[in-house]
Amino acid sequence: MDQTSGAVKERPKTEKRDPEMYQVVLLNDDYTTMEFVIHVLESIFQKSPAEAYRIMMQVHVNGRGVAGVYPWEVAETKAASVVDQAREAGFPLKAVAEPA
Ligand code: TYC
Repeated sequence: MDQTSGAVKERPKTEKRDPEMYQVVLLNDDYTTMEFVIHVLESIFQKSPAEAYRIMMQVHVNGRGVAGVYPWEVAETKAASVVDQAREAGFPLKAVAEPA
């Protein structure tokens, strides 16, 4: 077989690309108050009081929940804001940005 006849498998057509959108996931813990998590969801993620309560309970019951889906830089910034505000208030609340 000559050099160009395809003896080497070509890369599959699907190019590796960075995901377009990232979800900010809140994680449950035993110390952060429900009120504080609701406050964070309203102030950082612009959720209504009802939606903030729903997401907070989802995290409380299931261990994690999606606060919102954004382009990477926005998701990273919001996750960092959650952690900053939580540490300021003395809570261990965690938030991570991950591919949606
Ligand atoms: N589990 C916490 C409590 O019972 C409430 C809580 C909810 C904490 C969501 C973190 O992301 C969280 N006080």
